[in-house]
Amino acid sequence: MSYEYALIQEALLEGKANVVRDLTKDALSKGIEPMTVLEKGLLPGMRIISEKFKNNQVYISDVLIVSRAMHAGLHVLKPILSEAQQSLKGRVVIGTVAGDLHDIGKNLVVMMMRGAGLDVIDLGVDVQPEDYVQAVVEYHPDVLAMSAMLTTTMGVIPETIQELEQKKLRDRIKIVVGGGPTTKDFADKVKADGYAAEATEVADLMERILSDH
Ligand code: B12
Repeated sequence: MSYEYALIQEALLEGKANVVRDLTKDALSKGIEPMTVLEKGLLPGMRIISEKFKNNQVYISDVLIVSRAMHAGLHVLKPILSEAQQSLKGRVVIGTVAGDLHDIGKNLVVMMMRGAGLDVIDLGVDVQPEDYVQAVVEYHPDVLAMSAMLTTTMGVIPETIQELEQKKLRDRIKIVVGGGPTTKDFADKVKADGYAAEATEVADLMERILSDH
């Protein structure tokens, strides 16, 4: 089906949250799959603003406005993407690490995990190592997932893993990591159990991780 995905991208880049919301609804009402709206409309728009931000062509305030519009689109997709399509069993605690306020990617990962059937407890952003530890004690998850988007905050991941080791909790759970500056090498180095570069890889990753739990 042909659809003017460029309209969604345009509205996103202009920060028109209401228009993004309405166009996302409109695309769904025309029978377009939510993943297609995400991959062809919303994410390419985010890639454009990311590139402009990197090249100092836009201000942080512009990125913030685009992010709000992105959230408006994701809000429409959320209930559909989060509807369990698969039947993985398990509980995940997730959060963006301390000092880091980026949550668009983490929120997408949450949707994918819920879509895979998992019970997800989302601690939000700016999560301190002790708060992850507390959540592991309180919720008994099978998996702890940490997102970091800044090179200056990715160190919170090994810090948290160390705290879990000290409290003798590390062996109870699997740990998965992701977010901009993280890599498979980084995940191996900090002795995490899994890494995914994209939310679309998350369901497979969780299936693998949970099958050898
Ligand atoms: C949007 C954005 C913001 C927004 C965030 C809004 C929000 N609510 O999230 C705002 C404007 C607030 C912001 C602020 C800042 N930002 Co910013 N931001 C971005 C931007 C443009 C896009 C990020 C995004 O949402 N991408 C879209 C999503 C869908 O992709 P994603 O986040 O990568 O997530 C995917 C994967 O990484 C993965 N994933 C993510 N988490 C996890 C977790 C797990 C467990 C798994 C398995 C997978 C996974 O799956 C996701 C979906 O596919 C990036 C540019 C970029 N290239 O990433 C810069 C970027 C991350 N920001 C950057 C910077 C420097 C900042 C600021 C320090 C700027 C400043 N001078 O103040 C502040 C920091 C604020 C803070 N304390 O956190 C830098 C980081 C550089 C670095 N390497 O450290 C980047 C890379 C921009 C750049 N310079 O090129 N930012």
